[in-house]
Amino acid sequence: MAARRLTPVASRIVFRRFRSSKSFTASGESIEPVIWTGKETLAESDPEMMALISEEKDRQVRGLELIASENFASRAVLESVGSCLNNKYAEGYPGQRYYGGNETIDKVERLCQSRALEAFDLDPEKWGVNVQPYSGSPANFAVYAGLLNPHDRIMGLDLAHGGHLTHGFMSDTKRVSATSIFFESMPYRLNQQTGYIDYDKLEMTAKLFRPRLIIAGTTAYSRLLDYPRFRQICNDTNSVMMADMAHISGLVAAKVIPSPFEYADVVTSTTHKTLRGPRAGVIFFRRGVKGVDKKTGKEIKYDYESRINGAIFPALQGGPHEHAIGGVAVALKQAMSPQFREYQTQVLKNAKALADSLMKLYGWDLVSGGTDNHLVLANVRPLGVDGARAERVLELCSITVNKNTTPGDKSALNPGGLRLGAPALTSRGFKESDFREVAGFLDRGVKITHDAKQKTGKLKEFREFIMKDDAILQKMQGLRTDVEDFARQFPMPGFDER
Ligand code: DSN
Repeated sequence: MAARRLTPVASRIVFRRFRSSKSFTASGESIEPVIWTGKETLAESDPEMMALISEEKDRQVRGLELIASENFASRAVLESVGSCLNNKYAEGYPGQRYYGGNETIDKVERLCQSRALEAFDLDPEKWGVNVQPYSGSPANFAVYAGLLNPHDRIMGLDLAHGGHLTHGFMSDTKRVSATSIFFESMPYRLNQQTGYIDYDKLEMTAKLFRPRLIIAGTTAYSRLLDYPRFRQICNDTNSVMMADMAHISGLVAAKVIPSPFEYADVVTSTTHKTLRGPRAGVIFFRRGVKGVDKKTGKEIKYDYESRINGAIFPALQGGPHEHAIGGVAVALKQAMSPQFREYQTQVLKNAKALADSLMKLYGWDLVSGGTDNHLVLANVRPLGVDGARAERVLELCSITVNKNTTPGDKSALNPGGLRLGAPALTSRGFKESDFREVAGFLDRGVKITHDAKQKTGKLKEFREFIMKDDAILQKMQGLRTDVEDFARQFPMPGFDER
């Protein structure tokens, strides 16, 4: 206990001195005594975990990160997430907490709320925001829980066509997502010829199904959404329009693609994808006057605020993660800077450069024939491979992508697509010419996959084969070396590389 009164340096000295006096187990084995002041560094306190974090840092630095939903948060964001804000319980909302000691936490959360509204140019009279969702899936479920009754109907983009699990996914045999367990879900889909959302069919189905809520949101769709059309369909069917902008919220904040706010009733987002913040979620909802009752002439007001806030707490969540909320506030400040707009402009250019190179230089087939946003969805089956095999080979060559369903796929574990995103590498300073190099690396990886697939059967056999076939191992080693030499030239935001 005496160490609690020492300075950090002095307490480390005590720690070292204590470490030298060994203890012994009953069987006589010596063990390191555990002396805990709480001021030990991670390296001192838990070298095993420290080594794992170093290992992951190294993977991030030497690899090409192309997961469309990932990004590299800034040092300022990571500092906030790793701060003393972690320590506080703050159930409730600013000014109305169930615990004492929240004076500063209230300021943190209010700052985050006001920056969230400002970052998306929202008038606080007309929009409110809840910054407490732990992430995107809880945010979406809170909207359903707050605004719908159990078994009300929803419509979202089918998972295999680019929607998210929380948009209502169910398989032929099972209600997979909680959204489909607690609500009745009807998917809408892409037009398989064009790869664009089939709005006519969505409208026709919505008029028959009469959903209470329609989701305008995607996770693997490379085109812009037609928000006016969603609004019209929602008006015609008296549905709530919820935009899930998780993937594109950074692009929206930077105003480089259209915003859903003019049209939607509710907007959800994660904060760690294109927005480049910590892992968390937000819900924006309309507030204030909704319209005027034609019969009585009285104003009708939105009731979303109390219903959504009540759904987050106390219905679904406990104490908000104020360290994450602090980090979101930091990311939102960054999102209002001119540099962020430049960054997002570059994300769009880079995704296009990747799409063009893959199609024109290497003959790849892209769903919808290109991209208008941060990602590319490739159908790799015409190249003689599939998403699962290509993902594994690329992973072994230090290129991180994810296998993805494309329209017509039956299995999410062995689909025909690869989803490739530009946000993370753009955060490392990649430009269009760099993404042309990346396209070349991807194509080399797919050709190796093709060679290995020719010689093997099922996926399990393929995975074993590529770890023991000399010719394949040599090709993968060559690609990996080229990829890592290339990747290491670019700086890494957020942390020192060692
Ligand atoms: N897992 C995210 C994605 O990759 O799109 C969505 O939650």
